[in-house]
Amino acid sequence: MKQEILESIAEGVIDGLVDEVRENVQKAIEEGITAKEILDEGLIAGMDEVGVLFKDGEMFVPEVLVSAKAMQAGMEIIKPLLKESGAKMTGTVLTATVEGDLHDIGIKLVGMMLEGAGFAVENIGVDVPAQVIVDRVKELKPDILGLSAMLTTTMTNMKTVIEQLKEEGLDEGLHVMVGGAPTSPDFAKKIGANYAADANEAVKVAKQLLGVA
Ligand code: B1M
Repeated sequence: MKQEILESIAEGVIDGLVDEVRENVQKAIEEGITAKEILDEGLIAGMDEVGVLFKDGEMFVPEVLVSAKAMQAGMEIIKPLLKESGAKMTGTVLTATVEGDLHDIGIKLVGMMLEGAGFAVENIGVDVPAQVIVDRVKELKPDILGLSAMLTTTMTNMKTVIEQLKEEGLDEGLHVMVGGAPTSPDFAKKIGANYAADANEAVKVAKQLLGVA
C-alpha cells in the first residue's frame, strides 16, 4: 500500500497531474507515511525521472514546467511537516537573473528542478543589481548562488557579482553556478564559477558541489 501510494505520487509528478499529486500526498499523510518519505520516494523520485526524460529529449520544457507544478503542489502540503520533523534539505540555493536581463523562464525551471531534488530555493527575480544579490547572500548564507543571463550584454554582470562577493569576503564556502544561453564552461571558468548547461545539469552540478551526488 505504502509503495503503491509513493509510486502514484511519482507518476503523478511525471505526468504533471497537479490535483492527483495533491490528493495522493494527502492520502499518504493519512496512511502515516512520513513527509521525508513522500519527498524522497514520491516527489523527488518523480522529478528525477522527469530530469532523465528531459535530458533524453523525451520531455520538453512545457511538460517539465507542468511536472514541476505538480511537484510544488505536493511540496506545499508537506513543507510544514518537514519543518516540524526537522528533515534536512539537500542545501540552500539563491537564484537570480543578473542586472539588465529580464529572462526568467530558464532560471525558474532550474529552480524547480533543484527543488525537486530536495534543495531549498529562493529566487530573487530578474534584472537584479549585483549589490542586491550580494546583500541577500549576506543574509541568507546559501550554499550555492545560481546566476542566469540570456544576453551577451548582461553575462558580464555575473563577473561583477563575483568580484563584489570577493570584495565583501563572502566568496568563502559559497559555490557560484552560472548558466544561460550565452554562457559556457570556458566563460564560467574565467570568472571563477561553475557551469551548468540546463536544468538537469544544474541539479547534477549542485549535488556534486555539495558532495551529495
Ligand atoms: Co529574449 N532573447 N530578448 N526575450 N529570448 C533571447 C535570449 C535571444 C537568444 C533571441 C534571439 O535573438 N535569437 C536574444 C539574445 C541574443 C544575445 O544576446 N546573444 C534575445 C534578445 C535579443 C532579447 C531582447 C533584447 C529583444 C528586444 O527587446 N530587442 C529583449 C531583452 C530584454 C531584457 O532582458 N532586457 C528580450 C526579451 C524577451 C522577452 C521578455 C520577450 C522573453 C522573456 C520572457 C521571460 O523570460 N519571462 C524572451 C524570450 C522568451 C526569449 C527566447 C525566445 C526564449 C528564452 C527561453 O525562455 N527559453 C530566447 C531565444 C531562445 O533561447 N531560443 C531569447 C526557454 C528556457 C527554458 O531556456 O532560458 O535557455 P533557457 O534556460 C535554460 C538554459 O539556458 C539553462 O537552463 C535552462 C533550462 O534548461 N539555464 C541555466 C538558464 N539559466 C541557468 C542558470 C544556471 C544553470 C542553467 O545556473 C544557475
